[in-house]
Amino acid sequence: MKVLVLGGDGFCGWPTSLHLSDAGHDVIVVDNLSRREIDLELEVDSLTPIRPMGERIRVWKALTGKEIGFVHLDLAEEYDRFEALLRDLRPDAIVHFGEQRAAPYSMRSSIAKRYTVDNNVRGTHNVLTAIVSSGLDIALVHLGTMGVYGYGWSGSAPIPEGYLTVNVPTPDGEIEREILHPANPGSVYHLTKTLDQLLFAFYAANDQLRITDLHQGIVWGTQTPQTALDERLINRFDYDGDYGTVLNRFLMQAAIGHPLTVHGTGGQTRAFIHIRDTVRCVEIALDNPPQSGEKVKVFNQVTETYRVRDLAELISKMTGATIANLPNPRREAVENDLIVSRDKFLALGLDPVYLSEGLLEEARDIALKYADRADVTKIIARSVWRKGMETSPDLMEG
Ligand code: NAD
Ligand code: USQ
Repeated sequence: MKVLVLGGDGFCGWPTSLHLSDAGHDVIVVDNLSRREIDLELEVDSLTPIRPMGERIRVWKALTGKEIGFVHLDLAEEYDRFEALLRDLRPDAIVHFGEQRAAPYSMRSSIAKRYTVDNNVRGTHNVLTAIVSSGLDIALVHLGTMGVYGYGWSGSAPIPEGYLTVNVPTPDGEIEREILHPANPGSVYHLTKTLDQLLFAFYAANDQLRITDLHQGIVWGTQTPQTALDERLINRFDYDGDYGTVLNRFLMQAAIGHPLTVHGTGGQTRAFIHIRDTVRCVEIALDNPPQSGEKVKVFNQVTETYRVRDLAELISKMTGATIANLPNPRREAVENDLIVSRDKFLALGLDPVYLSEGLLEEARDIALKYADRADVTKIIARSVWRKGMETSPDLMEG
């Protein structure tokens, strides 16, 4: 299959590109390298020493004989080039990772809020309309987020995979309808993913596009078998207060002797998935696209759920790290339960990697190996969701 991987230089996109190439697919990465530019803006770098895209691709070819293409292109700004690229390459499928993905970054300023909306919504709409105008039957797999559902809306009922059956009262009695699960975003970034959902629903209905939306949980770990082949193929490891996600941050903090930065009580429950399962899930989704005319296929791309304070205690037991309860910079429920339906990927053969399976140690070892690259002043999350949340505990001085 010929596959365009949009955002293929990023944390999820690079290992997915290697995984698909390894599996024999013809992979072309499309990326504007904006994530690397944001590192420059934030004056921080991946904990792991990621190499330039050209070198990554050359090393992969030298090691495996397999070619990965690369097109430097901005999905939000360069519509005509993107449409021409589709006509030229005629891909069978597109995997869309190419969005600004950090909730804290999206909340740090009005500039960042507007950038996140402009980049994500315009980019996704450009992808959809380019597929329509190319006239090609390209299947689209998009990386969405569990955060579109929010936390707590459905009480103790499991969060379904995208759709909810509801009874609508009418003068003639109740009628049953299937609707998209109500959106309840907790950040401007998550808001863009809920807007993406409506774009997908429209283009699936109006133009019969074949679309799969993967509602992914928080990805942890860093290496896959392919990225581990050579240090020059290594994946990114974000640890800073904007882009670092909670479990990888705790592992890195433990490795450098920093207290684990629990926001508030740590009663927030979230969904998780290892990067090795991310790449497998994308492949499964590519192998099982919807038919033309079918509604958007939604999968919850999640393998387990954890409460933040339980994760902190787990890492503390494993490493001896201390735990710091910091004022929460976000506006989010202090405590929430989270039960998630995740049957579809299991039914299609996913054999998940769990936290208990030794990969925590692997991720900790990576953090230890590159600990001297860490800038301790970048660890504390400084992006606040509303005025008045700013605090300056001693830890904030790093
Ligand atoms: P990332 O920031 O590491 O990668 C995104 C890539 O997209 C970057 O290489 C960036 O340069 C590129 N990009 C952004 N805007 C672009 C544009 N306009 N044109 C071309 N390229 C563009 O993020 P990631 O962690 O790999 O996440 C990938 C996708 O998966 C995102 O859409 C994110 O919302 C989703 N996701 C990530 C996680 C996670 O924990 N990392 C969890 C759930 C969902
Ligand atoms: N948290 C801490 N301490 C930290 C960092 C985070 O307690 O040092 C808490 C946060 O307050 C939050 C939870 O941990 O309650 C998760 O935060 P996160 O930064 O790990 O994840 P989040 O902001 O939700 O975003 C990440 C990805 C995003 C993806 C999302 C999936 O950056 O792209 O969409 O996970 S989900 O959370 O399921 O929506």
